Amino acid sequence: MLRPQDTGTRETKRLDGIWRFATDRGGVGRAEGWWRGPLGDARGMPVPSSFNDVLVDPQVHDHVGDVWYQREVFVPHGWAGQRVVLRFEAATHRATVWIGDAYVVEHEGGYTPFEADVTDLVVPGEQCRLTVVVNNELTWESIPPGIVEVLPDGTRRQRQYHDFFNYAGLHRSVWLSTTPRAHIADVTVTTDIDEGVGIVRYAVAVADAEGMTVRVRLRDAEGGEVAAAEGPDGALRVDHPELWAPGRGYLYDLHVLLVDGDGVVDRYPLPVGIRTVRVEGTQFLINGEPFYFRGFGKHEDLNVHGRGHDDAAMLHDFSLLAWIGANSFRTSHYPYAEEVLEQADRQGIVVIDETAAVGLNLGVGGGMFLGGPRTTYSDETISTATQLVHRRAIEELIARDKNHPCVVLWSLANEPESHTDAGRAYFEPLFAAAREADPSRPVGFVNMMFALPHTCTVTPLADVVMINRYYGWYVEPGDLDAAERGLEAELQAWATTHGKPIIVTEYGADTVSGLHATDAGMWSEEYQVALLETYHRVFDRTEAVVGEHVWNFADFATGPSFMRVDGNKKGVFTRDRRPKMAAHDLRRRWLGAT
Ligand code: GCB
Repeated sequence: MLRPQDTGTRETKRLDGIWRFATDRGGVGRAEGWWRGPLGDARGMPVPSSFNDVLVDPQVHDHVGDVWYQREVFVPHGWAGQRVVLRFEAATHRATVWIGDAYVVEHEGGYTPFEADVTDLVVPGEQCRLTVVVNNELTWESIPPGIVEVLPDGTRRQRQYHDFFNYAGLHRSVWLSTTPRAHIADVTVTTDIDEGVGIVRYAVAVADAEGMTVRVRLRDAEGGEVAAAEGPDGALRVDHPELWAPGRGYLYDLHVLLVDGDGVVDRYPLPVGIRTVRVEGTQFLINGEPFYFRGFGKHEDLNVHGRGHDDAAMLHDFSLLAWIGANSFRTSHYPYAEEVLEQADRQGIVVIDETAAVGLNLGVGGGMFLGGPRTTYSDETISTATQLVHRRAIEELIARDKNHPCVVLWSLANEPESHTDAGRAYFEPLFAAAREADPSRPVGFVNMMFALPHTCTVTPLADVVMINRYYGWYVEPGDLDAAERGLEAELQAWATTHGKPIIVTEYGADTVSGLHATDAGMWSEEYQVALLETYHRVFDRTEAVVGEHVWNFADFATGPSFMRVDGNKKGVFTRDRRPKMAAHDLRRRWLGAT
């Protein structure tokens, strides 16, 4: 599925702005057919944005169930004869769409795009009514999972197995766009380096294009053509290639053309970075060079916007990554907006791309439910139905992000139960599905401490070890000497048991910005610095460690919990992106800055 863009043969219209919005408190909208007319009692709601924090209204903030979005759309008159496509980049966590009275499409999963050919439902030059119902409920059959409780008065309450707030809504842009009827439907690119020559393998899928030909031209960043070929798939050779590398996001432009005789029917340019990724022993190699991940687990999380995409905020975060000397991040705990990956491609920032599968572990969350179910994998909890949704989420993520050079590693889940045979049985087909969808990149998952080096049943399926560890916080709180010993012993055990590269994908301490303490007590800025420095000493002594991702880049919103004060405070930056002491300390480590 190709992202819409304006080219010589395609046009786009972004449907962002203020839409009509209504919460469906009684859950009656679908039965009453709310899409058939203007939404009653509607208020304004920006797209893109989470709906939760925009209005000062607890009933919207805490709403569990359906919310309705609606607007009128003018279809440009010049679009007559074109194929018209409607695309949602993210509707969290599921949506159903209508144009006028007609059903268009539905989609499960809050962080991957979906689209529909609406050519027959719209009239160029006329206006139509676009209605979307978005549902934010997390259940045993959603990724991530959760439980919806219905209270005696009918109120619905969401229980979840992860700490970040369950923001929902139309989080990313909505597009109306055209392609010609005969069109380029998909492009897949993988790259290699063969004795100094860059290889760009491409495969182009076309639709309604019988008798037509595919041509591709590869241009360098200055626009000079460096290779060309004809046919729906093939390999281009680039002498003396400029490689895409960490810190240097060099991009070629693969210009794909669909031609009929001499006429160009469709064209689609795709940025391409030539680079290789390989795991060898305990090393993670990019372009054959050992790579060390320095950076963060992040969140898409902002005041007012919630998880809604914002270009200015995104560029500011990237600028902070450069300032602090980070070379990478993980899209914890869901696929991020495509703009984020495009920017990472341009800036040479390396990305671990994660699905929304967080909280598949009732050993952690079960306690919070005070008596909730404790068996993670069962017909009543994480079941084969969940696994199917998870599998689709993996396939949709890879289909969307496969061409981004910044993505070097797929993370199939965060902290699932992985010390049991049931965990192994659940994950085996998912690893196989990921490898089938993308044989070119390593695959892993993020382990939590219930599964140790000798008991983790899922790590043998993975190419790298990714672990989240909280010695000095949840384990041995306040005792950094014990933390140092515990961490070192465990990392050594991972290295000797598995012989794979280790990325510590989370470590950190909740820190109240401005709280200082001479004894470096927990929650103080001094403690955060001391804890990070403790971990860094151990990393520097452990050869198999190839990455350090601090949890978290910035403070972020959570659901209500006695473990959180106004959100999760493990940020190195505050929620409004001011540096804590630890940010300066990391900058010294990562950049040698004084
Ligand atoms: C974790 C989770 C992350 C939490 C973090 C914490 O292990 O992966 O989502 O936010 O711990 O701060 O507790």
